[in-house]
Parts: sequence; C-alpha cells; structure tokens
Amino acid sequence: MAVCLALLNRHLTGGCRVWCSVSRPLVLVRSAHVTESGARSDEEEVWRAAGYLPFSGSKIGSFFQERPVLKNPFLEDALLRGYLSRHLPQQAPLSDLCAFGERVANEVDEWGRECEITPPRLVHFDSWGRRVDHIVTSPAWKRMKDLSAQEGLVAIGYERSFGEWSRVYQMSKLFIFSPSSGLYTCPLAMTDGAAKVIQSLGTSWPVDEAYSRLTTRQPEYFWTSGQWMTERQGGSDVGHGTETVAVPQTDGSYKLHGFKWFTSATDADMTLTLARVQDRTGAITPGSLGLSLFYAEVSRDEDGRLKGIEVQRLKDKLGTRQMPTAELLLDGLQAHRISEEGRGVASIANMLTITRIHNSVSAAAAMRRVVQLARDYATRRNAFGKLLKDHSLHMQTLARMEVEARGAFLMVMDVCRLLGREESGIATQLDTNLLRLLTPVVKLYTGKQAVAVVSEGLESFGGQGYIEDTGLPGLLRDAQVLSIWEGTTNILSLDVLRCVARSSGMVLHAYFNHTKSLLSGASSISLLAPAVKALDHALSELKDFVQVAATREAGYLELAARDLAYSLARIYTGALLIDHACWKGASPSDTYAALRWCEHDLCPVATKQARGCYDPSTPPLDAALVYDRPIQN
Ligand code: UCC
Repeated sequence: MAVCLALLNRHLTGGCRVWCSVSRPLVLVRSAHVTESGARSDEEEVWRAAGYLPFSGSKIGSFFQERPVLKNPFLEDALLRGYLSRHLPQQAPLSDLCAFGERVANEVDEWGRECEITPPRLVHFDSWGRRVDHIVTSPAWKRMKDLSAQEGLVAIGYERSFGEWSRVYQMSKLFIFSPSSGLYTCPLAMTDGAAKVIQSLGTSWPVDEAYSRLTTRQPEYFWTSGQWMTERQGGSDVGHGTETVAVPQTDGSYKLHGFKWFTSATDADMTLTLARVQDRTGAITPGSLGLSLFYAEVSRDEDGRLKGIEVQRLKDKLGTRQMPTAELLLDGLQAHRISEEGRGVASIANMLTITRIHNSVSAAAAMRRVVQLARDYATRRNAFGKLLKDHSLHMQTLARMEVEARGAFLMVMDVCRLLGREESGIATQLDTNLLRLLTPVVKLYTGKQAVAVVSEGLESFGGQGYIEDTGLPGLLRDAQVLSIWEGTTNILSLDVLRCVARSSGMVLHAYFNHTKSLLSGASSISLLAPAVKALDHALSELKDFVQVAATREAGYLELAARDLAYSLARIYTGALLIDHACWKGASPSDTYAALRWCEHDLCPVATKQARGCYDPSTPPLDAALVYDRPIQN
C-alpha cells in the first residue's frame, strides 16, 4: 500500500495528493486538473470512476448518521410501567397503553409532524368576497380529533371504569400521546376542563348535549371545547381585565360583546367564557365579583358565516404552531349563563385545575420524550472513537435529565391519583387539601423544568438538535409555553399563598403529614439513608420557614412565594421518589434516582431566607438593580 501511494503521488501534479485513512483507504485531497472553465480533466474522471472522489458530483460522502428512533413510549418507560403495576388494581389498562404506545410510535408521531409542517391558516373571505373566517387545519389535525375520541383520551376520566385510578390511566395515555400529538393535547385539556365544569355545575339543559359530546368515544359525535378567558387587559388578572359584556335576552339567553385576545385551538365546537352581565341601564359590576361563566356553541349561518364571532387574526407564535390561536371579536355571540351571577372565576376554577394538570402531564411527557430520544441516539452516535453512551460525562448528563423526568412523572401522577380519589368520592380532607396545594405547585415546577430538560436534551444531538426537520426544535418551542399559559410561574406561586391563607394553613398541614408518611417505609433501607436524611432536614427547614413567615408581613411572603413553591415541589417529589424506591418491585435505578434527587437544594426558601432575601429592603434593591439606578427612598 505504501509503495502504491508513493507511486501515485509521484505521478500526481499540482498539489493533488492521496492520503490513507482508516475508514476509507484512499482519499483524493485536491485536484488541480479542473480547467479554468470548470471542466474535469481525464485524470479526474479516472479517479471518479474508481470511486475515490467521495465528495464530488452527486456524491456527498458515504457516512450518514443514524437518526434517533422513537420506540413504543410505553414499553420504553420503566418508571411508567412500574408505577402502574404497583398501583393499578387491574391490568387491563396496561395492554391498552402498550397497544396505544405502538400506535403512537408507528403512526401518530408522523401525524404530529404533519401538523407542525402544515400549520393552520385563516381564510377571511370566500372567493366571492363573503366573510367566512375559516380556520383551515391539516388533515392530520382532524385525524387527531378522531383518534382522541376513539382512544377515550377525555372519556376515560368520565367513564371511571377503573374507579379512583381512572384519572391515572387517562393521564398515562395522554403522557404517551402528548409529544406526538401535534399539540392536540391542548384542545383535549380544555375539553376535559369544560366537561369537569359542566359536571360540577349540573349536566342539564343547556349543557346536557355538550357534556355527552365532550365525553364520548364516537368520533363523529365528539366535540372539543375552548376556554376563552384571556382579554387584552387580562391575562393573569382576569378579574379586572375582562371587558366582555353579556346582554340579557328575553328568552333567558345572553348576547356577548367583547374581544378575546388569546383563544387556543379556536376550531373548537363550543366554549366556556367569562363576561359581565349588564343590567337594564347598561351598568356592570367591576372586578371578579362582576364575572359570570357562559357556555356558547360555535356555529355558522346558512351563508357559512360564524354566528356572532369574527376571527380577527391568527397569532404568530414561538411554538404550538400546529394549533390555531386566534383573536376573536364577540359580536353578539349567543350564550347561556351557567354559573350564578358573579361566580364566574370560582366556577371556572375547576377548568383551571384540570388544564393545569394536563399542562403538567405534557411537561413531564416532554422531558420523558427527549430523554428517550437522547438515550437512543447515544447508542447510534460515535464520537472520539466510541459511542456517546460510552462517554461517562455524556451519561452523567443524561442521568441528570432522567432524574428530573422521573421526579416530574411521579409528582404529576400523584396529583392525578388525588384527583381520581376526589372524583370517586373517596377523598379524605387531607387528599382534598393536598390536591388544592399541589395543583399549582406541580404545574409551575414541571413547566419550568420541561424547558430546562428539553433544552439540555437538544444539546445531546449536537447541531442536529437545532435543525428543524429533525423535529427536535419543536419540542423546545412547545415546551416554552408550558410555564406561560394556564398561569405563569409567579401567578401560580401566588396561588399557593392564596390557598394556604384561604385554608388557614390546612393545606400545609396536609402536606407535612403526607410527606412524612411517604418516608415511613424507608427507615429499614440503608441505601436510601442519605436521601431520607436530606429530606427530613429539608422538611424541618420548611416548617421553620413557615413558622417565621406566618409572623411576617404579606410583602415578605410574596417575595418568598416562588422559592416556597419550589421547596414544596422538590421536597414532595423527593419523598415520592423515596417511597417508590421502597416498593418491593423497585429497581436499583429507582433507588439511584431518589438519591440523586435528594442532592438538590431541597428547600431553597430556607437557604434564601437565611440570606435575608425576603427582607423588606429587597424590593427597592431589586428594582434599583433591574433599572440600574440609585436606590430611591
Ligand atoms: O391560557 C389559556 C388557555 C390555553 C390553552 C390550554 C392549554 C392547557 C394545557 C395543555 C397541555 C398541552 S386560558 C387562560 C389561563 N389563565 C389563567 O390561568 C389565569 C391566571 N390567573 C389566575 O389564576 C388568578 O389567580 C385568578 C384569575 C384565578 C385570580 O382571580 P381572582 O378573582 O382574584 O380570584 P380569587 O378572588 O382569589 O378567587 C375567586 C374564587 C374563589 O372562590 P370562593 O369565592 O368560593 O372562595 C377562589 O377560591 O375562585 C377560587 N379560585 C380557585 N379555586 C381561584 N383560583 C382557584 C384555583 N386555582 N383553584 C380553585
């Protein structure tokens, strides 16, 4: 070989040299035999024919990286299977989840991609100039609707065939579905929320048909619902920002007039929305106490025009592009009031609980999906002479993501468990208090972590993680919304304070009792001792914080709200991981995950309290820093 190379090189002119490489024996580095007009020389043609020009003409090299492969997300998830085997009294859901996982990997995931690359568009006028306001969605989006009905993605929660575990079963299915769903989980969340509100207020006329349509398994009968809450002034502060008015009609219905600024999945068949009832003089009650809850159907007249609605435009969003989000002018939309007057926010709160749980399921699912893809890729990608899976630093990074994904999953499923108990009528007061406290906590924590974990996950694909047609960047763009809609991190942190105050601390009492009980099985397992010790310590730090904070002014608590919510999330999740690691079917990975989780700063609110972060001087200092200006007294 060396002699051949020497001979070849002697006969090559103009800097054209042949090099030997391990993967390909001969590589022509540069040819000086391209004429000025760009034509190839005879000599080059010889090389080409011999196959020694791997990067010329139609050849783009012989190495192609294998893509990460999505396998059955149910079978690939040891924790999901372990959790369900541990808790579900019947095994029937497991075979359904397995079959659905197969469908997601082999069929549905492709539809999700189709939704992404064929985003909805708005057609304002027909070809003859009539206003039609058609939101045109992809065929895949429509298939998602049929699939959702057939698979019972909302229905399972209302059929309650598995009693208190029905919600865990339903949400496990959504957990498998979510990252492949082309964001169809959004209309499903609102549909579930609307069904829950209707169920709690009464399923008689005018919402009887709606209820049965929202909860059916028949695709042709199935409806989705919107949740039109947000107006230009009121994203978070719904009570003060809602301008929509409801004008009473003689038949007992109302006509709504207003402007809804963000309406997600606007192709819904019906909606729940808030408005202020006008009295005969046109007067309205301001603030939250003036808001009532309305039910409206989205329908068209014989000319194809939307009745009482104009679609102003579709939003141009960072992510969730698969799904239409619109600005709507309500111009005399016929609606029915379904809450007592002035009980709008309280009545829609059930919807918020459900959509916040769905949000958390999607967040945990996004983490799980990126870990599944990254670990598959690590078995296919070679760098520096070995597969990524054999690089210890890379594995450490994936393991950290795995711990986050596990924690998120357990926390979400625990909230679903509590919801299932409440809906089956077997919830204790402790369960009810825990559910109220943990719903905002799980939403805010998982929403934030999803962005961090998915972002880290993209990095594990190198540059390919940044390339649109791999489908990977969409995971990050879609994760970003999870901490924004359905209540931002700060709004939910304040909701935690609010439910502590409204329950006179009973929600915290439930929290401390239950967290402690989750640790009870671990005392005999020495491997878990460091985790239990860290958790016990964090729990008593949290108790100390609560005692001190109870004596402080409201401003102090407000500044501590976010750290308090994070502490509640981390401690509770640590306890769930420890509890799961104590289960007789637990694996060494379950123990390892619990140990790693408990290395977090489990109680940041105590750490920061000790540094004086919530002292009254902090707000002016914060503002001075943010605006880079001298402190104003
Ligand atoms: O973004 C939206 C749609 C997006 C699509 C959905 C996708 C779902 C995920 C899909 C997964 C892929 S809709 C817009 C979302 N907007 C929000 O979430 C609003 C955020 N703002 C808040 O949450 C605020 O805290 C407000 C609006 C609730 C605050 O209003 P008020 O009027 O100041 O609230 P109050 O006075 O504190 O409470 C009024 C009543 C009380 O009941 P009563 O009078 O009986 O004591 C509260 O206990 O409402 C009750 N309440 C609650 N109950 C308030 N919040 C809650 C709660 N979280 N849970 C239970």
